[in-house]
Amino acid sequence: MRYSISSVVSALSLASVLGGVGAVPVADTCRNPIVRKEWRTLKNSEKASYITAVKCLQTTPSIATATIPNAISRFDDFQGVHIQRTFQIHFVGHFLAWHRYYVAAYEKALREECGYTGAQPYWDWTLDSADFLSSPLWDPTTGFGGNGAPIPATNNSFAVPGATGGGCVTDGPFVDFRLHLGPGDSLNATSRCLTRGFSPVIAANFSNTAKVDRALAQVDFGWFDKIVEGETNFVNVGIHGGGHYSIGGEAGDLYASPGDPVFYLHHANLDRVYWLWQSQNLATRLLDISGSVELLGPITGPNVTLSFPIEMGPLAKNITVRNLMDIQGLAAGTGPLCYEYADSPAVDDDEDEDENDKC
Ligand SMILES: [Cu+2]
Repeated sequence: MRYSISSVVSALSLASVLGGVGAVPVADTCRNPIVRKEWRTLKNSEKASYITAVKCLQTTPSIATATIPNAISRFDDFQGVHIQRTFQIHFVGHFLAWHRYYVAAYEKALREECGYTGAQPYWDWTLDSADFLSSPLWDPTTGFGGNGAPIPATNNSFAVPGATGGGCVTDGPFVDFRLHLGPGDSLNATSRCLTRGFSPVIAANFSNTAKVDRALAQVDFGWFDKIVEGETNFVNVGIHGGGHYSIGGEAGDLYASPGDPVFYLHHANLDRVYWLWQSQNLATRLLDISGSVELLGPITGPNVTLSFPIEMGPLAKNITVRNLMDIQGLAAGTGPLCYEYADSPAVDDDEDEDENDKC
């Protein structure tokens, strides 16, 4: 029996408020999923509440120093776990499931430890693909601040095509923020600024609607995940890499990328695209999982299954892929999740209209 006395009482009282519709009390689980909205649809006050909560997490003491000794804040705890697990959670069959749980754990921490009452917002980068620099995300007062200061170009063969900036962010709420872990796989004590290196070229090529549509058109999970994760080159970085490398700097660091708070909006959007894909055929796709257990593992190697363990270290209790397939698994009794996605604002079709006017 999953109902507590109080939940039955509250269900009954809700029923009476609603005029007694439905005599049977429902389980007090996921009745009101929190609604994740696109960043630009939030009111300025909601944007401010979110940024305030992130800054709270950045000043709330770590609870993970047993395994990440140089973590200072709860924000560091999240980045540290991602750094530690980088090779277990990318280019694997559980990439999307792991990051779904990770973002949900971050959202939970914002709500339960920092008094945030909203849901994790997402960033639909297709809306900014054609004009990346004008994204409302980079607004210094109502967003996350903009590009990093220009630094001299290097001959690094891993340099992101079209990258600009690359230095410390120069405006916005995180201009004085210090990172305590990274870069790369380093977990040594450090004090670093938040860097960004915007690449409008990457955004235009990989963060566009055609790329999302291509992912959504895949008929099984294995192909969907492959298209989302792309390849380990800049010819085809996929929509996952598109978000990361268009921001660049910290966000372009495979290990330490959660050091840029925008990481969580990008990954919420990937999760939304994953859910959109699943929602095209939930009966099949709530159960469809595959892909290698090991990073870029051989196609003949072991596959991820629904019972594959998802480990979050000190961030959340260990569960399985099965528990993460449904974003309202709490209602279905199959997992801890309870949220939904509001539609992304429609892309402005003024341009088409203008063209028609000319005809
Ligand atoms: Cu990741």
